[in-house]
Amino acid sequence: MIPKTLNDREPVPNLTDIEAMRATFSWDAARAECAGLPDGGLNIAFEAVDRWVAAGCGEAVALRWLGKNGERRDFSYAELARLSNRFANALQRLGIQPGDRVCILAGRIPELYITALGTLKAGAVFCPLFSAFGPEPVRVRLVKSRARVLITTTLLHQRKVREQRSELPHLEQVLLTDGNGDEPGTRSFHTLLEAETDHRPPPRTQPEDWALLHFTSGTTGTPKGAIHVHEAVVAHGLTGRWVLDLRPGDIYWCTADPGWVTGVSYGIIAPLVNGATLVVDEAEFDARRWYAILDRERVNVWYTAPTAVRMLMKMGAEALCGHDLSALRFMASVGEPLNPEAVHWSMAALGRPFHDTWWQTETGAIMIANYRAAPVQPGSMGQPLPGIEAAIVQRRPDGGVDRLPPGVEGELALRAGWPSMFRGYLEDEERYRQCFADGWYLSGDLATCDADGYFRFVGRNDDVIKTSGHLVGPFEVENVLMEHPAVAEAGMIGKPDEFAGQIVKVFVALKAGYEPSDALRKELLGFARTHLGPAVAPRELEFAADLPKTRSGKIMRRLLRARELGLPLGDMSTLEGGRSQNSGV
Ligand code: 6R9
Repeated sequence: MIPKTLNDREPVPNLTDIEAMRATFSWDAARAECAGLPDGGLNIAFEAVDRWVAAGCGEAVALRWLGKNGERRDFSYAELARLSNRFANALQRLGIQPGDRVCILAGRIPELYITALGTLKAGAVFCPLFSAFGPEPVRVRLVKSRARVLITTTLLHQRKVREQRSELPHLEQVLLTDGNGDEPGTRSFHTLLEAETDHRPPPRTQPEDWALLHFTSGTTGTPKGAIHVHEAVVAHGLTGRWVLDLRPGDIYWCTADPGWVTGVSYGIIAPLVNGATLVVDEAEFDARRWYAILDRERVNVWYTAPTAVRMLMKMGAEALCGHDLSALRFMASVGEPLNPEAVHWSMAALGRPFHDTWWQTETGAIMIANYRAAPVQPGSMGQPLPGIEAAIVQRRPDGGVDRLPPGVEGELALRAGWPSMFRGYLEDEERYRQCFADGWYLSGDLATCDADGYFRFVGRNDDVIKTSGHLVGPFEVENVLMEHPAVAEAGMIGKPDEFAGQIVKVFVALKAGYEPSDALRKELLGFARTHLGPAVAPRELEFAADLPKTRSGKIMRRLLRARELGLPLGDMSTLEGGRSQNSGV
């Protein structure tokens, strides 16, 4: 346990007495902290931006954009309000209705932030797609979301969308952030904005109106579209204040890409709702660049991922040398287990611990955290947020759940009903229903809870993996490989990796007439990369004579993984043919 010695010169944490707050907390009181819309109702973008303008703080810097080639551009709250009004006006002119989906496929460029806020103001649903996805994950998400509008760049359009337009009948408009309208079937994002005015009546959304659509993966089937409503902003704002300790004027950097939930909840919404300046770096990870940003921008609060922390550890003290990180007040991480060594390293190298936080696409906001005011328990995800009841449970055969005592491993569950809880999986009512039992939301994560109420992550109860903090489901990866003429079967696992946490590894059984070879391995890896993109594509591929399957024909990834790691093979009673050993791997 790392006790807290808070520096006298630093502000008192926003949340000091967690127990007392837990005892008196009500979500209604948290709701009352929102400004709300002039005519009633609630809108995320209004809470994030326009409220500050109305309060006379419009000149404060909302977004500080650092381009990969050294550009630096500030957008004030007032400027973001005006630009997002223009985009909302443009959507309206294009006939976009409340509830329609607007997707963006782009890196961390200013237009992404304008698109997010403008879409929310128009009452449409903002759906980000990770720019490192290949054409196949992009197509699947555009089809499933039924996006009417896509914002992207010329290059990403050419590489990942253009050839698939005929399979996307719902996609009416493609707006290119760097286009001049020459590319067939597209329009220029900026020309559209120029034709609009800065003004727009306040949004008319209600707390339960759909706002955000985030795709996430499961073991089976296509990605699930988790739906969030405008009321989620209550939890974004509160967790920004209590967990990240944000306050107006803070310089805050969230390194997550808005293609994933963290990059939206905490890379756009929570910091703006709390009046902070959001630093956005367009470039990819680079230890020296990152330290330089923390130093030069005087970052106060930093939210990143364990993979990045491990990469910084690897670079050693040399990369840090000469940089002044004294402005940093709070550092936190999310997305994968934060190993205790990383916490100890940050104490030694940066003088402060990283605070682990736990949440999911489905929870919309941080649910469990190590708080600024509480001792950090290295290796623990922390304690639930006031207002959140978390428990370790076991599913019963009758569909109910039993709570398990301290120290016993089980499924991490949350009492349903917090504002940022997802409201459904798009067109998948059954999968949504299966996430709940006896009033609990079942997370699919395995964990323990000690007698002091600190939770520890154990693993997942499905075959989804995290690689560099990104969630990858086996279905998507295996499906693409199966498209190759040589592949009969494919099974994906997460192979432990010192830096990325896990890497995507696939086992492949070939069709008759094909022989394993290095050339074929390279070809298959290249094939997967072309279709899936670098974020999802397997890094390792191993040939197998056949893959272990259950009697009902499902690939037993658990077995593939156990064999890879040299672990006991466990219960094999359901294995096809009752074999105790698989022949080929
Ligand atoms: C925000 C986000 C969710 C899954 C989650 C769990 C893993 C998240 C973690 C963690 C260990 C932590 N996860 N935080 N595992 N320690 N502090 O990452 O959402 O992409 O939906 O992933 O990530 O397995 O269930 P998402």
